[in-house]
Amino acid sequence: MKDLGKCHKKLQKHLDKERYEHTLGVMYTAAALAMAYHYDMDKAMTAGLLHDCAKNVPNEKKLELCKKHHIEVTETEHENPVLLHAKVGAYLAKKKYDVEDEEILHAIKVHTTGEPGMNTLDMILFIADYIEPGRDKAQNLKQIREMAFQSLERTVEQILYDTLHYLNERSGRIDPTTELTYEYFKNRREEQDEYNK
Ligand code: DGI
Ligand code: FE
Ligand code: FE
Repeated sequence: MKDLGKCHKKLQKHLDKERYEHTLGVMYTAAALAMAYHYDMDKAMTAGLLHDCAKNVPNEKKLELCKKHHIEVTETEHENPVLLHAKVGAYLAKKKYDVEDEEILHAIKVHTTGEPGMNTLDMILFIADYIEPGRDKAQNLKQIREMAFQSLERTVEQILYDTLHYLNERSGRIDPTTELTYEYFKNRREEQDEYNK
């Protein structure tokens, strides 16, 4: 990102006040996680700042953008186009906010459902989105905030576990990727536990 200042102004125009504040929370939380895990802070902050840039794009428009720009829409995303703010966000970050860094774009793309094999930046953004200071609704937040600074992988697993439970209770349609990602991290942990026995 060439000019983060310009980026802030533009985002403020496209997001409502609450969403913009959430975005700043994610940006600074991603920076803190980057410090803890020796990751590039600028990249973490840019990903945090822009991750929800498509959140206020109406569903119809999101679907239209996907069609026009050949972005694949899964069946679950068709039924629940809110999920698309991640993929469309990655597209807008590139086209409208001039982000060229593929790692940043990828982290934005997978920030809602996760993805098996997520890398460090993917995990930093995924976790920061969940624990930023403005969040207060999710269960186990206190414990997850503490865990976030001990292990990225375990924290991602815990967040996915809680999200799947939350969606199950509310009979929210679960994206298969969310489930696959949870299984991926659960299996990895079990393999590591087995190895360390
Ligand atoms: O955009 P944010 O609200 O900051 O956070 P987000 O991009 O993680 O989106 C959170 C919402 O996404 C939350 O209400 C749970 C929902 N979500 C995550 N995984 C799935 C899902 N919703 C459905 N229907 N299916 C999923 O697998
Ligand atoms: Fe989001
Ligand atoms: Fe978010």
